[in-house]
Amino acid sequence: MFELPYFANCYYALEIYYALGSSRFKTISKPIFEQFKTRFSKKEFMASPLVGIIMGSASDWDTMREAHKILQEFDVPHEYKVLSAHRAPAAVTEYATSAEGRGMKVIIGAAGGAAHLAGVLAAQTLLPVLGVPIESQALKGMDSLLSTVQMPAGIPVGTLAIGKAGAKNAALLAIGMLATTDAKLRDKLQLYRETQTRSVLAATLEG
Ligand code: RP5
Repeated sequence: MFELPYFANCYYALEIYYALGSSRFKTISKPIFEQFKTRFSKKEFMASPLVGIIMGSASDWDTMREAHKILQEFDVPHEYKVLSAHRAPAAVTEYATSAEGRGMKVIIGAAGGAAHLAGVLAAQTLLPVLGVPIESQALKGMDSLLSTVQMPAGIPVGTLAIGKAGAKNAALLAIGMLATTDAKLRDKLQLYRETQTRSVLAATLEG
């Protein structure tokens, strides 16, 4: 879905050529290659993230890795980080207020317990915010679910299921949103659904 800039393609082509080239070629071209490498590093051409996965604690990562894996599978540029609404409120504000300007399209906010992270993110951006209630120890995620889903009218948070199912579906829903304006991504989503259907219909049960 992402076209790399022309120079990035040149860079990769040159890198392959260099790796496969003869030692004579390498000796002659090394200084040129090194200069090129410094000026156009791969990092510069990393596509900027379209989806941000924000979670309240590193302890949420086991759940939210599922969202990351799905976005990775669909080649959707994304980022993931810990930003807590109550332990680091200023950082959450900074993230939410700058996200749209950085080209982001969707934010996924995941938290457990008194889970206000998704709501706080949503309050400070016009981007769609999807909420994932983390399964808490004390109340098995019912606290997280109600805190995330019960937004008063005016600031929506699209809340998914508790835990890993919610994390996966948040990523799939973000992909669905992006796919409305990206035909290649839509094709991938279609294929994903078809594969899923085939695997369900192929299920066998032991008697
Ligand atoms: C929330 O508190 C986090 O989202 C996490 O689910 C929960 C517990 O956090 P830790 O005490 O494990 O850091 O803010």
